[in-house]
Amino acid sequence: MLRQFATRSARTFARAPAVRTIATQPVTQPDLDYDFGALEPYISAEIMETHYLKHHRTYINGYNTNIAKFVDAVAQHDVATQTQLLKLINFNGGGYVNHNLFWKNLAPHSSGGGEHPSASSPLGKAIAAKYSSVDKLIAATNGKLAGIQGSGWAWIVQNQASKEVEVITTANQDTVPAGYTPLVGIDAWEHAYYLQYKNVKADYFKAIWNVINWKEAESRFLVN
Ligand code: MN3
Repeated sequence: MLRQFATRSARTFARAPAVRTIATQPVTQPDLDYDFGALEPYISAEIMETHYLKHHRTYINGYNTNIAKFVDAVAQHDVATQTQLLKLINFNGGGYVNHNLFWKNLAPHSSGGGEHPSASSPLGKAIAAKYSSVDKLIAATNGKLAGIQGSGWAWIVQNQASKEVEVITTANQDTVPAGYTPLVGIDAWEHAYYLQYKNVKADYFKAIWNVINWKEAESRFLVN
C-alpha cells in the first residue's frame, strides 16, 4: 500500500517539469487572413494596422511577461505577487484570446464578409428561432454595444446548455464566460474605431456588419 502510494506520487512529481515548460512557452500572434486595408471602407487600414501591430501585441507581450514573472513568484513562494500577477495575466490573456477570435470574425466584403448565414444552415435556423432574422439579431447586438459603458465587447454566443443563440457583453478584456461559445465578437474599445469614426461609435457598429465573417461563426456553432 505504502509502496503503491510512493510510486504514484513519484509519477505525479515526474510530470511537473513538463507542465512548467508548457506554462512558460510564450504565446505568439496568429497571422491575419487579409491585408490591413482589406476591410476598407468599413474599417480603415490605419485602424487595422494599429490594432493588430500595437494593441494586440501589447496584450501578447503583457501576457508572456506576466506569466514568466508568475512562474518566478511561484518558485520564490511570493504569494502576494502571484495574486497581483494573476489579474494582469487574466487581462492580457483575455486581450490575446478576444482579438484572436475577432480577427477571424472579420473578412473582406469582396470575399464574403457581411454575407449572412443561409437560412437552412444550423446557425441560420437557430438565429431565426430566437431572433426571427439575422437583421434583428444584428439590431439586438448593436443595442447591447450601445449600452456598454467604458471598454468592452459584445458577443453573439451559443449557450452550450440550451444550444440557443444569445447576445451578451463582457467588460474590459474579460472573455466569454464558461457555458458559452463565442460566435461573433465585436470590439467596442475606442481603439477599435476612434481613428476613423471619432465619437460616432454607432456608425462603426453599423459598418462592421459589412465585414463580419459569418462562415467563421457557422464553424464555431455546435449542432449537437
Ligand atoms: Mn481591441
